[in-house]
Amino acid sequence: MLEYQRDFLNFATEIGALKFGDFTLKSGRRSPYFFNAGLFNTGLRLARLARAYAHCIAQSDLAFDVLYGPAYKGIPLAAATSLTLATEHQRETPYAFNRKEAKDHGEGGLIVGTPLAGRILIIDDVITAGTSVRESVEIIRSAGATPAGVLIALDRQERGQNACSAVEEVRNTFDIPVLSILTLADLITYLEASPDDADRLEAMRDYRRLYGV
Ligand code: OMP
Repeated sequence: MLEYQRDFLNFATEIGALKFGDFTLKSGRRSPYFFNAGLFNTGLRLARLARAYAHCIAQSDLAFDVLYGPAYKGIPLAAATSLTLATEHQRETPYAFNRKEAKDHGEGGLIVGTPLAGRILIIDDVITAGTSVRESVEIIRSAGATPAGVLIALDRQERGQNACSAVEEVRNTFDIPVLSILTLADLITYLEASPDDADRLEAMRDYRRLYGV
């Protein structure tokens, strides 16, 4: 795991955005951990999240022209990450987001921010069923632009409806990379390094055996 990932993981745990315990997921599965991106809800927390996204982008070799955050949750993510790329990575990055309701007056249109042109990186918190990514890809293509990839905070690396995960499905369906700050494997590596967390670690390994991809 890289240092920025470890920092982010420590911080997410500190603020309770990443919790270990017993949780029931949308799918009905019982999970020994849960990631709640909604808790990055103060200036400092958002800054720390954006720093991790920006780092993830910077250490990848993904080429893109515009950062796109699907409404609503992707909007602050795109804005904050674009800001961080500029201030901490000297990488001026245009960003955009969509309206849920198209406006018929004023500036009009569905997209706010920079026009969607060239290669577009979609930024989101987690991919659960992939619905939001599908919608984003449609919006990007109908604007004549090209989806370049998806960036998320956590890849749970677990099977969806089929044998592959929702993230793999996105990769295969749209032929684009999915980058994530953290994966389930990283969480397990993290727990492996803390001797006090033997029970949690065992629960995580069991979960991966049962549902992992
Ligand atoms: P959307 O952003 O609306 O797709 O919601 C994400 C969904 O994923 C929510 O229903 C969450 O309850 C769920 N979720 C997490 O946010 N974090 C997790 O670690 C696991 C889940 C989940 O239920 O699979």
